[in-house]
Amino acid sequence: MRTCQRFVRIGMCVSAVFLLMVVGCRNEGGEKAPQPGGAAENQYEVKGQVVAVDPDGQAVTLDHEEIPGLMKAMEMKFEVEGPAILEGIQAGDQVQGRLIVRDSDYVITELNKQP
Ligand SMILES: [Cu+2]
Repeated sequence: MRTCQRFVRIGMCVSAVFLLMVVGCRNEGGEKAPQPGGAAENQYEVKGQVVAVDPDGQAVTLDHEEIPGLMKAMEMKFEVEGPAILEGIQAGDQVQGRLIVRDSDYVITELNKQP
């Protein structure tokens, strides 16, 4: 009888540990998701001219000016955070926007046409 109770207790402990682990993982994920301007990413202002807009709305090629602290002026392709960012933007437009560097990925999060 005693052995039996012990087993039940161990079972409950193991369940509790599993629950804690699951909850712990969820919390971690939840904290990581909303991190605009979080520690792992840097934001830069980017200015330049649109060379090409990807047909699927996932990327844009810019002939950008120097981005202080990041890179010299050059022509390069950037990923964008979502297709909505490129709405109304086309090749030849002068644009200004925001670029975030997440680990080693460059992602445009904002892009506005300049007059
Ligand atoms: Cu560049």
